[in-house]
Amino acid sequence: MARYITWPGQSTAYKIGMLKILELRQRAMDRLGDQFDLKEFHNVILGNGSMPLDILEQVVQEYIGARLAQAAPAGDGVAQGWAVLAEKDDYSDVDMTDLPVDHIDIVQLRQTLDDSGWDPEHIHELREFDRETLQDDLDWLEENTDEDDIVFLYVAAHGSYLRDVLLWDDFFAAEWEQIPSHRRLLVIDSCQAADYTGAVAGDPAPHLSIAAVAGDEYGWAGLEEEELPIIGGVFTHYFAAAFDDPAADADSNGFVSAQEAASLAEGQQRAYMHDVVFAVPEFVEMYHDAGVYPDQDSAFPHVVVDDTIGEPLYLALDAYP
Ligand SMILES: [Ca+2]
Ligand SMILES: [Ca+2]
Repeated sequence: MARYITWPGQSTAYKIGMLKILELRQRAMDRLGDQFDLKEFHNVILGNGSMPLDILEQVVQEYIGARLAQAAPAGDGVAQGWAVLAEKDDYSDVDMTDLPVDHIDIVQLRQTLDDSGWDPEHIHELREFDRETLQDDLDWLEENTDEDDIVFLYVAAHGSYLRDVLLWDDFFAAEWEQIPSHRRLLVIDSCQAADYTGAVAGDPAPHLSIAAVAGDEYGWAGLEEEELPIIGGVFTHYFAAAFDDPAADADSNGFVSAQEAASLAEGQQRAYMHDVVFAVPEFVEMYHDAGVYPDQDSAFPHVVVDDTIGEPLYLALDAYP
């Protein structure tokens, strides 16, 4: 005991270390399921000697990723596209404000995927969704795709719906990791969207996530009754259109990548918010009432991209040899 009295920090540090290892073991068990091997896990923990906990966490995360990649169905050389397009317009079940736009975001993206040569049977539209229906479709992606397929998950909803009703942080990252594709595209158009794409920032396998606005920003979904030109998500409107816009093809290779589309759409969304939405005093006031002043920030809103793929991600299937 004397040792603990002299150096109380050591006992605490030891306990924290144990708790962290148990937490990491649980994570590995959850992610790897049947493939979890306790002996192998111990080798990962012990094999690298003593190391700080954040490094240990990274090592375990890399191990999980490598193990999953090993078990994943390898690509079959054919890049197929698989999409889940989820949009919630009706919030009568959860007592939030409705966004009645006839699922126009899904309609626009559906058109883009049709033009890109995707098999209609590979596109699931979730017009209204809850956690259960979304999880079913994430399982569908997990079961049907392989490494070289393109997986596109699109989510449009109130940010507070994702956070407070779906409890996004509790389930999404684990589901996303289990999808074997190394060409996964996640696009979220909601308020605070980067908070929700941020949930998968530590994903061990390559992916591209795009948030319509930053984690501290309120986005804008236009409603018909407001009589502004864009109905639905402003970012989504421009993003979907960019794939058919030569101006988006920044490297002039004949194909518009998702990265290029997001980049063009960011500038367009920004211009629209400042020139069109903030031209209406009543809309500016809505933001001010929420305690934010985006009209005074010329850089608002920020599209947040996390790209660990390192090469262009195309929706056009003929872009892949
Ligand atoms: Ca394939
Ligand atoms: Ca290009």
